[in-house]
Amino acid sequence: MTEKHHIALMPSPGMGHLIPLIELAKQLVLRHEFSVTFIVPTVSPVPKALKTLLENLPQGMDYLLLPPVHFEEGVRSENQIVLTIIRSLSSIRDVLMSLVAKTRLTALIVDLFGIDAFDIAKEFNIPSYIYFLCTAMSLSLIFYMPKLDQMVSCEFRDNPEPIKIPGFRYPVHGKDLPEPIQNRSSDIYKVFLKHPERYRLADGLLINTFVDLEPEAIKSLQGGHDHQPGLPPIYPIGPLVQDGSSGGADGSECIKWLDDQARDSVLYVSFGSGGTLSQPQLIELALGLELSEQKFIWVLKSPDDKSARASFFSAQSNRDPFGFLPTGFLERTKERGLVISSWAPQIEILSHGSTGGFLTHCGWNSTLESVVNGVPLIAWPLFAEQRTNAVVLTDDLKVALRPQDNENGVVGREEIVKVVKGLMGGEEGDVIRDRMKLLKESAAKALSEDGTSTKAISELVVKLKN
Ligand code: BUP
Repeated sequence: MTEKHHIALMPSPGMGHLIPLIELAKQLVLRHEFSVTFIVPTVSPVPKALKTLLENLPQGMDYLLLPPVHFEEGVRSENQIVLTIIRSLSSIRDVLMSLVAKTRLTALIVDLFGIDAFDIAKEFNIPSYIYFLCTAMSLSLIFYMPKLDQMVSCEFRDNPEPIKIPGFRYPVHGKDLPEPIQNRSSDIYKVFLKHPERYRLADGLLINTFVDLEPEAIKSLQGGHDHQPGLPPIYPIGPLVQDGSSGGADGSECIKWLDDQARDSVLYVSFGSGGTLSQPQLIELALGLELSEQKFIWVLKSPDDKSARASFFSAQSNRDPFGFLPTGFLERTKERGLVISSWAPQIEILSHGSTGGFLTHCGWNSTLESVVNGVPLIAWPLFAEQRTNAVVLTDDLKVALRPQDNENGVVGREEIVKVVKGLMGGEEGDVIRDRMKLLKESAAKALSEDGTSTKAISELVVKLKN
């Protein structure tokens, strides 16, 4: 048996879940002498970017891909995530059993969808932790769910008044609450209602956030509002974001192109690993970018008219995304824009001096990556908790502009021009940029030697080793 304390980390499917768990593992392995194994539930086909990330893990980190789970037709993407874990439970048990035999297994850390594995950890007497990869506000909302469920009788988006939620600085419109709770008769809503009970079983709740970013929400969770008494210890340990190469993307073309551009002149456009636009929206975005005359890098995906969330697993459609652009768009914008359809080197792009703005779907990793690099935002949420993040970024932190959609739910080209010019050129953009720079400084402070997140990680390490 090895001497080092060993941690099993289990990301639910999706790059946005694996990437931050790897960053947490780096802290544990490189700074605190743990060794780790990633237990990776998968769905066929396993995305290339995911394989590349795993194959390039630093020393001290191992991984095991679990046998792929298959789905019958018509299973919704958000249900697939939860079902992948449930259908992998017997493989998870086998892996944990072998880790218990071979290593000094100290804990199992899962992300927000992995809690079904807790029962297995319990069988082996292994403490379990959740690494919550969204805001502390979203976590506070989760613990408030049973109360909210009783208080509001209609769908949340139909509630006439904004809703007050502990840890939220302002009451929030029901339509801006996370998408999985918007349909109260859905299976996923029922899963969310059960979360508080399950989350309470954790030995600790790690959150990828920092105190200066969400002071109220963290205080509310740590102080225990009346709806959340007896919560497990809360560890705000962020922002932990990628620091190097983004999942093995070949960034040379992109970065060379950025090297030739002026400081803060390029808008980076990406809707994350699971986000897609409808065909009419894709056309409007292309024409809006063209009319704005702004330099841009656009991570393009084939449109999906049914859902803003392509399947996390087969999202990378075989259809050539370039074929969906307006005729002549690439030719007309070739001096100003770079459109890529592969996995982009997002961290290298956001940390490049020429990048001056990020039009984002407001995924939490992308948001934190922007904060760490001081890049102001255009908030364009699509699904999951992204709408709630967008409200925080625009109304609360005021580091983002948010385009409005029209009566057909499409953001028109003129609106796109307005926000792009507003962020990249106008006075308002300068103010937002300055605010984002301050946030960047407080993020760096949280992770400095005496910073709040560094202290939280140290406290966690003490608990893990005892
Ligand atoms: Br796309 C893309 N390159 O081309 P989020 C994404 N990323 O490095 P999610 C790349 O994937 P949800 C690409 O830097 C970030 O770390 C990006 O995570 C990286 O969004 C991650 O931002 C994406 O949390 O959706 O997972 O797509 O909102 O559901 O978390």
